[in-house]
Amino acid sequence: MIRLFDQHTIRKIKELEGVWDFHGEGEDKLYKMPVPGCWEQHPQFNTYRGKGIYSKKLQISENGSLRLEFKGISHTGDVYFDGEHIAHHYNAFTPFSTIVKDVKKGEHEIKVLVDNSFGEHSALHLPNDYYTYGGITRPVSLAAISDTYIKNIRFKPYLKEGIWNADVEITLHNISADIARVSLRSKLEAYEIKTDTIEVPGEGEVTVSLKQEYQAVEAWSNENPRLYELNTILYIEDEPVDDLIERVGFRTVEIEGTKIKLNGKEIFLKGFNRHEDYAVVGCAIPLQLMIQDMDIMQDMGVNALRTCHYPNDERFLDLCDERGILVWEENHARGLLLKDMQNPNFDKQCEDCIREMIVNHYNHPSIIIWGILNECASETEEGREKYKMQYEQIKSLDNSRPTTSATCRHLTDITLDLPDIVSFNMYSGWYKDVPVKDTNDKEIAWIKEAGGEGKPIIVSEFGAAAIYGYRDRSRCKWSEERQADIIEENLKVYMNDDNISGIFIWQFADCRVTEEGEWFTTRARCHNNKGVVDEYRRPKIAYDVIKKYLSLK
Ligand code: ADA
Repeated sequence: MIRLFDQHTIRKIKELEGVWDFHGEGEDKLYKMPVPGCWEQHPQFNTYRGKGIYSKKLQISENGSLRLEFKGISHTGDVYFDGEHIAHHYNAFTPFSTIVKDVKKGEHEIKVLVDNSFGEHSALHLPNDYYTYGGITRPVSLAAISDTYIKNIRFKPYLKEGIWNADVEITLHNISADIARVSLRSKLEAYEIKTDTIEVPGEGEVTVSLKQEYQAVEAWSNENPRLYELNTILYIEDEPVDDLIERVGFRTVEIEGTKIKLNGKEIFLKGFNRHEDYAVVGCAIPLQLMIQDMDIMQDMGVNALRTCHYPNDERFLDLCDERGILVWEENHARGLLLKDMQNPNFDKQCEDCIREMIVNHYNHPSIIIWGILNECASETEEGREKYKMQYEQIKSLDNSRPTTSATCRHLTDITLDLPDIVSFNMYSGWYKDVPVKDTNDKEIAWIKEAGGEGKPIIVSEFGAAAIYGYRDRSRCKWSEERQADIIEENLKVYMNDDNISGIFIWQFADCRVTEEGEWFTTRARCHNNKGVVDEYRRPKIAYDVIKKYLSLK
C-alpha cells in the first residue's frame, strides 16, 4: 500500500511490492528479499553495513513513459533501468521519483544499488542513538505517465471572514519537446474549479495558482479530523489524460503570544517521540504494525506525535490525518556536533531533506510544526548560521506552520530567537538526579532571557530507561518501577506549568542503536531502552502511569 487512499483513478499505477532478487556487493550468492523491507531481517545480513543490489524484472504492456517513485531507500539509492543509471538519492526518510521516457512494451529490469555505509559521504546517517537500516524500506510505485502530467499539488486552507478558502497550486510537468496545451478541473465535494487552456513549455514546468471558497465544509481538528479528497484531472482537448487525488483538511495553526492555536483555539500537545523501528522489520514497518502503534499511543491518551528525528513514512502521516493526531515533523539530524555539521555534504543533504519533506508532506493537516536539527551545535556561531539558514528555507517553502528545534544546549544555546516555538530536552531524574520543578523553573527563566520571551515552550523530550521485564523492589535505575516513577515526577510538573504548551515523552518504544560510535557502552542490548513499550510493543509499568496523567489534561 502506497498511501491510505487511492491517489489516481486515471493514471495507471502499481506498487512494486513483493520479492526482489538481492545480493551483497561483491557476492554472487543470490537471496530473495521483501520490498519494502530491511536486509537486517535476514540472518545473513542482521548487522550488515555496506552495499547491496536489489533487482526486479518488469513486464510493460504498452509503449510509453514511466514514472518510478521510491518512498524511501536506506540510506542511499542508485537506480538503474535496463542498465542505465536514472536516479541517485541520499537519505532514507524522504521520497524521490524519476521519469523513464519512451519505454517499449516487453520485459525490462530495475536494479537498485543500496548503501547504508557510514563515512564522509553521509553527513546525516552516522553511528547514532538509532539504527540506520539497509534496504528499499518504504513503498515503490511504477506509473504509466502522459507526456504532460500533474507533478504536485499544494492545498493551503485559510479562513476569510469566517468562511473556509484555499489556495490550490498545481504544478504540471511536460516531458515532451513540444509545447502542451492542457486544462484542469479540480473538485472537492461539490466545489469545482475549471481552468482555461494552460500552455506548458516543452520539457518544462508550469505552476497554476487557483483560489476557491468552500462555504460549507467542516474544519479538521484533533476531536473531528474531517478529511476531504481534492480530485484534480488534467485534460488535453477535453480528453482526461492524468489525475492526482490529494487528501486535505481545513485547519489553521497559529502562534498567539505563548500559545499554540489550532483553528483559533489554544491546544496543549501531549504525545511521544516515536522512532520508525519495530522488532524484526526494523524501519520498514508494515501498515498493520503502524496501526498497532497508533492504537497503543491513543490508548495512553496522546493527541500529538514528534517524528524523531526525521520525516516519516507517508502512510503513518495519513494515519495521523485520519486520527486527528497533531504532528511535529522534523528534518533528519540527531545530536550532531559542530565538526559533524562541518561535513562538506551537511548543508546540501539538510537542504534536500527539508525541501523533500515539505514538498511531499505539505498537504497533511496533521502536521502543525516543522522542526530541525535535534540537539545539534546550537551553542556555536557557525552552528547558528546553519540553524538560521534552515529556518529561512522552511519559511520560504511554507509560511503556514510554526518552526522549532529541540535543544539540549542548556544555558548556552544562541539560537532561541530564531524559531517560532522554543523546545528543550531535559532528563531530570535520569541522567541527573535533580528536582524536576527547580530544573524546569531555571530552564524556563533562562529561555525567556535567551530569546524565547513571549514564545510557546515545548518540553520535547523527557523520560528514563527500563529493561522490559526487569522489576526490582529497590526501584533502582533500569527497573520498570524507576522509569515509571521518573516519568510520573516529570508529568506532574510539566502538565501543570502554564509556561508549557506541549510535552513529548522520550520515547514510545525501545529502538535499535548502532554498535559503532560506542553506543553499546550506554545502551544495553544495543537498544535505546527508554520506550514505555519495548521493541515488540510489550508494555512496561510506565504505560499505565502515562495513561492516567494524559487523561487529566
Ligand atoms: C537525546 C536525543 C534522543 C535520545 C535521548 C536519550 O535527547 O534527542 O535521540 O538519544 O537523548 O535517550 O538520551
